[in-house]
Amino acid sequence: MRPPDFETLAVHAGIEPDPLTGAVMTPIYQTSTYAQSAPGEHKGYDYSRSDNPTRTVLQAQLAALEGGSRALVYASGLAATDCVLNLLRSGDHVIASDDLYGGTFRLLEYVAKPRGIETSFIAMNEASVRAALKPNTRLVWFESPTNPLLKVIDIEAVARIASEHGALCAVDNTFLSPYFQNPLKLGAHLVMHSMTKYINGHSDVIMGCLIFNDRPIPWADKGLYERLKFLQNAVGGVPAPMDCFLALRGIKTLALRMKRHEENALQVAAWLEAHPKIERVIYPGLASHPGHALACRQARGHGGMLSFFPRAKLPQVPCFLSDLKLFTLAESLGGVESLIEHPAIMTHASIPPERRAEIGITDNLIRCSVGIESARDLIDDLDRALAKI
Ligand code: P1T
Repeated sequence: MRPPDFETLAVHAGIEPDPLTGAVMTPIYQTSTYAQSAPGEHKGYDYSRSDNPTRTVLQAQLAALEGGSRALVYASGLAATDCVLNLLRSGDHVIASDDLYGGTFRLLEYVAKPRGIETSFIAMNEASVRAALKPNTRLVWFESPTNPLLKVIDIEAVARIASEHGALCAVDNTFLSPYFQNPLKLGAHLVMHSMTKYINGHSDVIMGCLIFNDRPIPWADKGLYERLKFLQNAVGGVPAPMDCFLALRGIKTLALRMKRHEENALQVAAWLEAHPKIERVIYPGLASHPGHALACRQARGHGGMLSFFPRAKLPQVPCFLSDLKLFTLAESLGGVESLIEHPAIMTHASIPPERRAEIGITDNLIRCSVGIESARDLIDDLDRALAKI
């Protein structure tokens, strides 16, 4: 039989009416602990850091959406990333793309590095990954498209190189969501999402997840699920039941939202590209994007994120951002409302200025999360504010 389409999975996967009451919506099991009939005898739940029924349903649904056998959720995207880094030991080496969320850079450079885990940040492609490999390389980590420069990285090629080396390949799939891209199907070993973004989609939850197919960890005697499940409980960065419920609720419209985000982003990107006050627009859905062909090959769409460079100097850029009415000037992305931000001052401020300059995060770079409003209204808003530059 044909497997269900994404739209169907987003509504039904992992979700059954509550066995006790028949409630159609997954109940919020707002409890920290569970009664035991005798010491160690319980119904599968003993303490909510270890497991919670609302979380269990969410994890099952996420695994189905990404095409993995397992999913684990965390209190934030960075807590999920930290659990992957906890698979490593002092003396291990990581290869990461040079362009990535500032908080991920901070975690690798200022938390993992002092613990003896070195990261090489590289402009990632097949050749540069091969050149950066060391005997102790255990993990290759990247986003595609990257945050904020929307570089498209060949997931299949990088995953193959990592596999041949006995390293894990982890892809942060936050920008495209499982609706548009499934890195596990391209050979990646782990997918991470900041669920704070598109998966929850309503800017009211901080959460992250890891999705994977269970497999042996090449350098350890444990399987990936056993080790990560142990770490989820041992480190304890788990989300609350209410937040799991909100994410479950958000996911039901993920397909509808992503489609609309993409339609709007393409219109806004094309309009910006034709505007005389705009130097360059970066959106993988535009034919002008150097990674457009690769993006079309490895993803089913291009999402709602775009970046652009207005022909303006630093003092004018914050004024332009503040002049907008519909786009809210704020960090984060992936909610139904359009957000806009200045990476150098906001989301990527934790990256040292000289490294930002090297990568291309300049003072006139603006990043935009295009929401699901009317594209015409969004363009009018940009038009009004650009007129003042
Ligand atoms: O904020 P948190 O849920 O911990 O997720 C971190 C994270 C991980 N990966 C990517 C690609 C991200 O964009 C983020 C968070 N990003 C922002 C807050 C931002 O505005 O870019």
